[in-house]
Amino acid sequence: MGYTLTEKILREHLVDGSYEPGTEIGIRIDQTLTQDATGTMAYLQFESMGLSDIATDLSVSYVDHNTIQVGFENADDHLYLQSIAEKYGIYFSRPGNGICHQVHLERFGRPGKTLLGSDSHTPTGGGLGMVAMGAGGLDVAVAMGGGAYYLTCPRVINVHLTGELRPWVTAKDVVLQTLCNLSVKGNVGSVCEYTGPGIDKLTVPERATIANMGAETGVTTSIFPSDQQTRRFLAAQGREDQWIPLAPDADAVYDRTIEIDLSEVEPLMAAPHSPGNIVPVSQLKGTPVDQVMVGSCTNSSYVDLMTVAEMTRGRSLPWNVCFGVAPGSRQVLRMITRNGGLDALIAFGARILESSCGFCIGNSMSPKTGSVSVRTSNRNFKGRSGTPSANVYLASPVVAAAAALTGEITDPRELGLEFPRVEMPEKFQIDDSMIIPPLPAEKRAPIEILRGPNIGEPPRNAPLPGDLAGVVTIKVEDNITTDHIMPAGSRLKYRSNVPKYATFVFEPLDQEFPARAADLRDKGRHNVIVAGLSYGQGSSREHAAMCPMYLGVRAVVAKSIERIHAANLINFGILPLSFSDESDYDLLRQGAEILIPGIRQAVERGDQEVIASDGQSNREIRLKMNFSSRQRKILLAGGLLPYTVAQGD
Ligand code: MIC
Ligand code: SF4
Repeated sequence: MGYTLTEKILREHLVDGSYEPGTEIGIRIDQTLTQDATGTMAYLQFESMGLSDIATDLSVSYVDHNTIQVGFENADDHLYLQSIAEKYGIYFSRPGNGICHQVHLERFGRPGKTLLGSDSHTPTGGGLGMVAMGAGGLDVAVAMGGGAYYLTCPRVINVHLTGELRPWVTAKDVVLQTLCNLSVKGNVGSVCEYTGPGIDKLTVPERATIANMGAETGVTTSIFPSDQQTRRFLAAQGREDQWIPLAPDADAVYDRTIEIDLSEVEPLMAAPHSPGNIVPVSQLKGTPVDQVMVGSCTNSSYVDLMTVAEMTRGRSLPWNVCFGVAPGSRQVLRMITRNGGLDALIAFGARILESSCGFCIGNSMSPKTGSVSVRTSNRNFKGRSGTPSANVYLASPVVAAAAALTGEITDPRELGLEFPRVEMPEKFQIDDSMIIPPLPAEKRAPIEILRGPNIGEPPRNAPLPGDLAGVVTIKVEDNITTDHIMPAGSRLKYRSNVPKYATFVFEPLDQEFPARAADLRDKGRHNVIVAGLSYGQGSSREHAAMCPMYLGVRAVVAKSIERIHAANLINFGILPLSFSDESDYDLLRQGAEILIPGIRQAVERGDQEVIASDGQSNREIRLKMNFSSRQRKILLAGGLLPYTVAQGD
């Protein structure tokens, strides 16, 4: 029985456990990436581990999320990140150089390698044949120090592509179709492996779009083989020597197979307020549009932007539409400048934004009240754009451009235009002058790490107490995203200042929560969050665990918790518990007492279930806790940082 490509790469990197899907394995990480919004905490935690060097082949620190300076905080973070990169031999991609996933694909990703990034869209690297995964910053810090990364050995889903995309149908529609087939639920612990004759014509940037947004299905990652397309891309980036051929065995066995005939894919959109809410463009046409935004790590490649430029060339933007374009990297920006695409966009009326995340994370270009915004990004959770009443639709660049041309959602096939077939260049314009390479080891010792007043200490949790005696401080519904738990947007600049950032926990849902939780914490009680299905979906931000931990949260009791968030909770010593009987969710009201006597012993023993009570009625609430022995040790220690530090002693 042959191996899938995922299995081949994971087996080669296996350092702990045995390759059995569903069990916990530890793998060696070759490359790491961080971005500024998660990076400062990741490096502060790396520093507290007391290591003198990184142990990866390559680690890169990107500044792409908080590049807009209002106040000193972001600038302080950037300086801290630059000095820490110099100190530890890490590449530093300066603000303005581009979005981490786009730049990593262009300049650093390598087939067959493992990549761990403190950002949930790290799977973008799967477009190059890497096993690339998103994780919390602390996991990345541990991997940077040479520690294994632990994950559930995945089940592999074969996404078998046949046929060829028709004009006006793009890679974005392929991933939206995949999302439609897979949905945003029930894929935890799986990897999507793309196979079949349909992949031959997909370029690496197109594959990267697909792998990027695969994150929205909840899979651990997505991966494409490394073939002649991969070789062509690496050669165009001046890195052909880094190419190796990689493919699954012909008799590889997959857990399940999804067939997609590319010639049948239609232009699609994700309607408000979930990336899984897929609707054909033809059903939405005529919807008036107020704003169109092109960019983000999903769709901001050279071909994406040149296609939009060609569609809009010589035309003019309707007066009622605001149109913004954020190139994914400086490489893309320089190339569309050289090729006249930038001029066409500006002439059309585009507002050109910095090569960064910007609008995607809601820290700029928030649309007007109650508006419709069509975006090429990957998430349209309510309020993420910075405007809670806005309706955000996700679409491909050509569908976005069609909306900008007409002022309404339009099927691009009905524009009456000829499809502008822009080819991926044979040579990209290579300019790494905004990437600061690592210094030789002997020059690093005297480097001083620069910490402005915004840089705080990463908080640590106390060991797990014997009994949990607390209160349901908040009860939330299904599908709570990390954007609900720990909003980004205008609050992003406090990412390095946990006491301040913690004052915004659950801001979109309940602004009294932080004060209520802090009050109970100060009285020595434990705070417990009760949640519905898919709690913590979306981003990898560990602040969604770290800040609740700072406010004294000791457990999350939910119908289900998403993969990266559950790992982050454990990393910060918060128990992720799930109802054995989902209907018990109705029993636990906000403000109710919750008691779990003997919780420490139960975790020590490796119990799979624990009994909670509300302290009044005699009802028993059974809670599942399926932890590996490593996770139990981390929880007992109060989190991964105290656990790792103790191991090093
Ligand atoms: C996102 O797209 O939500 C982010 C912002 O990139 C996050 C990381 C963060 O919150 O810093 C992610 O995807 O992990
Ligand atoms: Fe940045 Fe948006 Fe991509 Fe997150 S999804 S990394 S905010 S561009």
